Amino acid sequence: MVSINLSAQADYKLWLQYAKVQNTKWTTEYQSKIKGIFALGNSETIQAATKELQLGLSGLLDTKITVQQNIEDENILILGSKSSLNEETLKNLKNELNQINDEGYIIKTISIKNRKKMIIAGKTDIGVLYGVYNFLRLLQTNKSIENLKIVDAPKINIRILNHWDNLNGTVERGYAGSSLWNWQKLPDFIDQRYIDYARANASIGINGTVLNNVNANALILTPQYLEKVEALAKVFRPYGIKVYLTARFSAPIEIGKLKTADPYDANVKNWWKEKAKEIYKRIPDFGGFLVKANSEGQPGPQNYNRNHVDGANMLADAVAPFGGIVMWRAFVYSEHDVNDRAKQAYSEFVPYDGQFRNNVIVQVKNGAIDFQPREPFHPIFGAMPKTPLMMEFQITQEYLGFSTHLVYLPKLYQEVLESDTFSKGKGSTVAKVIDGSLNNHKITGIAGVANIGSDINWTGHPFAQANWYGFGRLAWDPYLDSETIAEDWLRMTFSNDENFVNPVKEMMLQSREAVVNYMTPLGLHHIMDTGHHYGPGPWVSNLSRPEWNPIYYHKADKNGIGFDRSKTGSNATAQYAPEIAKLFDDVKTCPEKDLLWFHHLPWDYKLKNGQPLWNGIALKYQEGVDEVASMQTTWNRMGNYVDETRFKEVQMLLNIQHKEAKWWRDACLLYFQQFSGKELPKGVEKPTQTLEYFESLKFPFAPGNN
Ligand code: GCW
Repeated sequence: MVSINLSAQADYKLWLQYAKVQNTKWTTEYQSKIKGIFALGNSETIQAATKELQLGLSGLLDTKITVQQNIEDENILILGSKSSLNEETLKNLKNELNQINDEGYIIKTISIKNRKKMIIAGKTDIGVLYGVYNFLRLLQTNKSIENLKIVDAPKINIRILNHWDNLNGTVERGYAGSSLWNWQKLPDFIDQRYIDYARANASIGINGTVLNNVNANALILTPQYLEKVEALAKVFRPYGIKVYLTARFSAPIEIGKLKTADPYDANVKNWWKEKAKEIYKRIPDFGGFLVKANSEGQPGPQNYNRNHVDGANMLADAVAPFGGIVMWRAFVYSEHDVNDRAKQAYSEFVPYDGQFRNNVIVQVKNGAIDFQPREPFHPIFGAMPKTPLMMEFQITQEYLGFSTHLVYLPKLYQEVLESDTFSKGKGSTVAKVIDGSLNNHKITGIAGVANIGSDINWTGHPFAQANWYGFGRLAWDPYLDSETIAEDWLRMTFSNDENFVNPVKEMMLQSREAVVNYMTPLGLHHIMDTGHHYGPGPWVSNLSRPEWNPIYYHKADKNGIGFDRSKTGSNATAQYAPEIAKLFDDVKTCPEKDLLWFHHLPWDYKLKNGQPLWNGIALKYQEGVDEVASMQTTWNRMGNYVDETRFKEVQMLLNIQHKEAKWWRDACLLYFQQFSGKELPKGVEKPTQTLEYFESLKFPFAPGNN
């Protein structure tokens, strides 16, 4: 049967569906309270806010909401910021205005001349825009708007996406098509997508974007490309989104005709100063640079016997006159260091604490290895109190099943943010480090490696949209609960029906543990096939650098399995505060979820549930597979609540996920069984293929690995 497919559009709309409110109780309330909009001011941002409000309300209320001329009317929704509100209103909002920063907003029901109205206000127009999106969220999630008094402001300043997009249109670790940026058609062709990208980001409070890959190409800094970057900056500006670029450290040589990129060289310093000037002339609100230096083959100050501080400070000096910042990445590990890879970033960076310029922020991945399904928090977060540190999460699922597996990542983010570093005693959580409250920092930031591409649904998997959404919400408020975020997202994206929201929310919340279980249970890590990281590859052992081989990480042998990072091993535990170090060090207190991250244990080591380790591992793999099966069961019952296209898409993807979860289980267990020499315990399904078969699988064209 041929059917007309309108729901491709639903996919594209993300969480900004603005579908008609189904419950008449709410429709009645909303309609009675919103009779029109009155916008104060005429900036592009206020225009964007007004337009969004009209679009949203017309959809939600299924009626045209007009922009009024008369502020006197009752039940008018007033938009305005400090510069446009009249004195009486400002007085009314004085307390609230004192509680927010420049990006915050207030939504309040007030009376003017005895007439009730709702006002969405901010100190700035951007605050108003954020208020509008949050007001719409109330309606989208069926919340009451009776006597509102919401005062809200972001807790982190730089809430930014990192696009690993290459100038040739490919996306490193991208699984949702090609890059959004059409460099060839820019600057003259402005794709509607750029605007919708900005809307989506603004709706969750994201206020920055790094357009290009950290494995950088210097050409982005040439006039030919800067003209295109300028065009994008212009599109994003009304939505409060600043543009940033990655700076290839050797750019002075590659595009500047200099002989060196030594940060001590006067010509080099000057080249960067002039480059900054040139960029700011085009883009006065340019955010600054993100730099990957001396990491995985990227050039950096160490090529000239200088260090990270020298490199970062040179760039910082170049952008400082214009208010720019430098985000310097701490993702480093050396091919010459035979020591535990997990220790290297800390060893390299911690000695520099306090030496960076005050417009430098060091960007640290959530864990010490690399975006694994589970890692203990990065020890740097507890060890550089004099340096602003920003978080780098990965939204794209490089190690978590690409865009095929449903994995709700805010669960992972929350786990990291809540981790206690103990750096200033109990309660020194990672969230408090990155929001600046623990160590009193002014610049604060959080970055997410984007999962966005040219696919109609932006992220490849309909549920991967929730990871973009959730990242934004947590960037705004790192103390939010991932469950609340999942619920909001489901209601906004699909349906407010409780029979849908509750089970599907459970499914999302369970999905992160499921992937840990079927890929890397009990603290195992980095046993994905190498290069592309698709599927299991615990047997890989032939790559030139030791730490590129999975066998380096699991260390399975006939005596047992796991990486000894305790005192008796690499002593990586010593990089944590004593309270935490002690906990991880002792196999009895080490959380079982991190067991094999920190300890090498015999196959018959007894787990807390009484099972020997081998059985425990096998049962976890099985549990992961079973969890995916139960996600399938849940989803299969949801056909009535979701449009057919999205329903089927998710169904097919879950089928693949189940197949791949079994692949992971069977391949890993067959491989580890060679060492354990033990039977699979009862309850674990027997593999239907041989280890040789799994080892023979090759994926030369797996996506994201260009
Ligand atoms: O996770 C690894 C990826 C690389 C990436 C690198 C990094 C951009 O496999 O593709 O390079 O991390 O974060 O720099």
